[in-house]
Amino acid sequence: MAKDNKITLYDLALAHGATISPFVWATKYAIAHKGFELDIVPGGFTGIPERTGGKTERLPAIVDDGKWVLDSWLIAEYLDETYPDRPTLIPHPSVKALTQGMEAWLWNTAIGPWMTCFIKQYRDRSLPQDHEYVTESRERMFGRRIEDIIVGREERLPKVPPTLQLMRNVLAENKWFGGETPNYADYRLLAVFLFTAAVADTPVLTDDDPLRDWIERGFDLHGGLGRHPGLSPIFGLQLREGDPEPFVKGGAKGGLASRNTGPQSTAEETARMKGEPAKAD
Ligand SMILES: N[C@@H](CCC(=O)N[C@@H](CS)C(=O)NCC(=O)O)C(=O)O
Repeated sequence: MAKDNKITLYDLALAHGATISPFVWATKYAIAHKGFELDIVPGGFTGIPERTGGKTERLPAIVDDGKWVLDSWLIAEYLDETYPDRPTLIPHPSVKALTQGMEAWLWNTAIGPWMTCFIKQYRDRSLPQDHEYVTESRERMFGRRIEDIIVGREERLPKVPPTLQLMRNVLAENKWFGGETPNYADYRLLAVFLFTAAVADTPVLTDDDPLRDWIERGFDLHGGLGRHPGLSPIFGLQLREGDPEPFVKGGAKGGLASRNTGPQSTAEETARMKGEPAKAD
């Protein structure tokens, strides 16, 4: 049982003190969801093996009353297995499978392009002792210099919001990805926006983005866990002429996005399909 209701978490943060790693963000939320307090061991990218006594090269890692658990998914599963009487993170194996698919999609869709826009801030905002390592390792990963990676970011930024429509459609029908209450699916996806807020020096989503409601509610969860003062605003993206519509105005329509509750509910669509004028109510 977690001593004093606390679980120790090895953090991976930037110089402003806010967590950078999406994996660590998800784990912070997971621990809070289970009703435990976070006992944070601060730190950045370099020296992870030294800080953890050689236990790991990657974070997050937790220590629960002396027991080390590595890896964000394994930690979530450990917490559910060890504390079944506390709120569940992964209520069914399907949640894990679907969340992993959704998360992989979101990383491709959003983290990929946003990383190429904010890689310089990612490095510049890292702890001073991490600058060299972050520069060298990330330039090796991308095969380009940081200054070259960010070129053209003004063109790339407005292209991301329209690609997130899938999430808006889900949230039009569900309060959380977990349904009525948030679960680990929400935390994995929120973590992408928290990561972005840690590095973004210019907003990535428009003020009126329908995703905003879920993101703001998510950042407020667990005593405002996602409201760290080091995070930057992610809403306020200004569109230029010729930029694509950032989201589907009025929400998605059609068979996927609506519930069939009888002919009344499909009358408008049917009229459109038959080329007939829409019937007045
Ligand atoms: N599968 C691991 C991945 C953890 C991971 O890759 N963490 C990154 C941070 S995002 C890390 O520790 N990086 C250290 C480095 O870049 O040297 C998990 O889910 O916890």
